[in-house]
Amino acid sequence: GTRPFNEVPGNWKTGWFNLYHFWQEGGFHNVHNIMARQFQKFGPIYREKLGIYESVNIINPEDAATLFKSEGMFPERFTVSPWVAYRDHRNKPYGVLLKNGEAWRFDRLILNKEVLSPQVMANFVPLLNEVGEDFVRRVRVQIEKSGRGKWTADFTNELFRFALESVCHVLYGERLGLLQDFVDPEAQRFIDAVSMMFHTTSPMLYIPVKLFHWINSKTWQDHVKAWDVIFMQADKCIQNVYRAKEYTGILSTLLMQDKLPIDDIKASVTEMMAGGVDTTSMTLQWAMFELARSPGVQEQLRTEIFAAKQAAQGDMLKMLKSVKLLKAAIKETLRLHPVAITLQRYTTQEMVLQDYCIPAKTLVQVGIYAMGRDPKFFVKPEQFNPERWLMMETKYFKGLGFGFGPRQCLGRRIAELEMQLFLIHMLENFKIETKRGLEIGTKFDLILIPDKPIYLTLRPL
Ligand code: HEM
Ligand code: 2DC
Repeated sequence: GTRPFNEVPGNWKTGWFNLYHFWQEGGFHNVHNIMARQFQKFGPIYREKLGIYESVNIINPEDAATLFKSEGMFPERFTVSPWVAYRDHRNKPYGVLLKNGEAWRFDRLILNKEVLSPQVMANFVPLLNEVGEDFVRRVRVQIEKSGRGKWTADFTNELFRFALESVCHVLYGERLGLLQDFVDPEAQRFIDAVSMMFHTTSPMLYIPVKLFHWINSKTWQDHVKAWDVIFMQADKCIQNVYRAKEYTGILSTLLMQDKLPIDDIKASVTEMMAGGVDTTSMTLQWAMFELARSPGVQEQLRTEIFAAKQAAQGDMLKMLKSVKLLKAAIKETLRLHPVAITLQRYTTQEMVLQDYCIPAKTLVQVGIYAMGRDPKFFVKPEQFNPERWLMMETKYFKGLGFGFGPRQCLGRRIAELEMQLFLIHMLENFKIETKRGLEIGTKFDLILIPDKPIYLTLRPL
């Protein structure tokens, strides 16, 4: 028979004591490792309470399948309360990221058509391709300037700019010029604000945000300041498009359609602009790092890309259909370096996981970071091996980097295209190298990021 909820292993009775322990272990930046350790200790399901954060955690692809197959029409994930608190504080509307129920679904279905549907991909390709080409141009200029025939750097900020330039091009149909030598300081302020917003979110996950508010803590102040910059900059971009009617891009299409109230359009467009910076840039940085460490894989991808280019005769959309290994390399990057440490859903009904009875309205988290590094689910998980994704066994509820189902990442298709085009252009033009034997760990800063700067060298082929 199935076992009762109260028998799920884990420390879920002493939330405040656990939080204290967690804090002592440097847990705030280490959630991913602690989680992997908990799965080792308790097995494939454990229950946990850290401060006010209560969850059931699973790691098994089969269990993830059970969870997602019963998520229903209005899937709900963990509410990042500092994000909600900011909007309530400033009286700003929620976008799809923070809405739930019918209101979420209404907005989301309209947005899907313009942002996620296969039909609009063809519109995005030339826009994102242009930004990818400009990045290559910028690298060439830097190599020229260095006088050494190569460019060695920490590419974090370069990639932030690339990502913001990319997402703005598809959202607003406009170039910001972030890949030029002179960068608008306001755009750089936006980039810094998004990182700051993530950074100040994580400490506020486990304690009521109100408490931070009452004591007027630095974390809350910085969080508010960061969102203020994000909203102000996004608003400027939105106003530009709003005034000039001849723009192309997602925003102007949404405005012209007039299916969504303007405030809701603005709220979701702001979320997409902010959501489009650290996510794709960090993933690309990890991808380049892994390719630098696996020159064999890098060469295989290059071969695939050159062949695809030949066959497609300049038709980029066609070319993208024949770069299977490149797509697999992006999946493989997200396996080892997911942006989101977990996926979460509130159960809608009672459900059985690992033989335990889980009641409705329980927060269940799929530990995708831990899953991606567990030899039970991936053969030799420490190896960067894109080819594993070309085999059937690998696929079932394992490639979850963008989430799943109707609530999956809204920016998924944009992100994928942007990353594919970037890597195509980079691999066509440069060899990517890094110092041998250098280990880079992971840091939890709400999203998962490298724990130290990654130095890469780009050399013309
Ligand atoms: C949600 C990952 C890029 C906008 C999500 C979720 C994940 C994710 C895991 C939660 C999905 C779920 O609960 O099932 C990623 C990764 C990215 C990326 C790995 C890049 C490598 C982007 C970009 C945008 C974006 C470029 C904006 C264009 C959003 C939004 C949501 C979301 C708005 C909330 C959707 C909703 O609640 O309906 N993303 N993301 N993301 N992402 Fe992304
Ligand atoms: C963070 O325990 C850890 O895509 C928490 O583009 C659970 C959790 C809930 C929601 C996740 C979040 C984690 C990580 C960042 C995610 C977010 C949902 C969307 C967001 C994954 C795993 C992200 C980065 C969006 C952000 C858009 C925002 C800037 C407006």
